[in-house]
Amino acid sequence: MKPQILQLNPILIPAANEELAALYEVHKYFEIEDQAVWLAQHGPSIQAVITGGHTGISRAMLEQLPALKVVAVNGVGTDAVDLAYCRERGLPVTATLGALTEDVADLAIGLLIAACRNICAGDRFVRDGQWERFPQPSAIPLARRFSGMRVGIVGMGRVGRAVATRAAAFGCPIRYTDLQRMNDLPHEFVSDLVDLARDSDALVLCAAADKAEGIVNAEVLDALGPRGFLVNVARGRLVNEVDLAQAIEAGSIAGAGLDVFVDEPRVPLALRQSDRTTLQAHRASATWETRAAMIRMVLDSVADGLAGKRPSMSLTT
Ligand code: 8YV
Repeated sequence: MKPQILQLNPILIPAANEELAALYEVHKYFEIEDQAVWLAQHGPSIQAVITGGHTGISRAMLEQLPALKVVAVNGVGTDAVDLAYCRERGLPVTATLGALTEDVADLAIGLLIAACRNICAGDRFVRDGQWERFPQPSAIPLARRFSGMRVGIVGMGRVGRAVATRAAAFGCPIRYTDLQRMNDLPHEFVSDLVDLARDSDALVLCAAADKAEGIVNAEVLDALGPRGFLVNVARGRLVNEVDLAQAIEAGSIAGAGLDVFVDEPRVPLALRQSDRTTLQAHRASATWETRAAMIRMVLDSVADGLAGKRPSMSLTT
């Protein structure tokens, strides 16, 4: 009999779905109607779970999967998995470390340029026929230059570093904050986030959200100020979204480029209605190239876990 796999999110690479179906009996949890009943009945025979970074897996669900040998996260964020519990249980939890760095950094810079240059508002202006109705150049306010902006990076892991490389190519002075200074970096370390915001034209969030809920609050946004931009390609809950919505409405920051939100797919109306925001539906890793690389790592992790080997991407074993 094939090993039984529980898949919590759709996988968008057809070849990977075919490979999974050939090797395993795959249960697509998101297609199951009565999930509680199904889990009680089939949970004991599940040997591997594939989940997304944002979805993770609840401890309650893990407790219903006693035969589980591996949790493969199709992403880098593991904040939605109880790693301490998995460690205690000797259960490998794997992530797709390194696979999505470039794409996430690309989108961070894309969102930042889009926010500074009002690219999406400009697109709507042309698309809606407004240009013909208001042809005078003063119909659209002047934008802000991105090149040379002071960029503050929050979280100098793989993605933060890739954002720094890109921003440096645009002539941007870079400062960063993290839990500690990184001696291998030429950039200035600023231990306090409010200080970093005060000295930045743009704050780019690249941090893990395990221990950092709501760190971008009204005080940080005030320090960023009416000429400052916020970009978030990490996790929505790093930001106090109520404070952000107020800052956007009041114009106490200049704009925001956001790929992630506190309660996805719900996005506060104030953020959706404003021309100061450029929004994406959690798409930073969503390219063919990256998703193919990610799912390859997931398939390898599942195979290792089922074979009783320590997956090389394990964070807990
Ligand atoms: C992934 C993410 O694309 O890596 C993460 O932690 O949140 C996303 O970028 C998502 O997990 C896809 O499944």
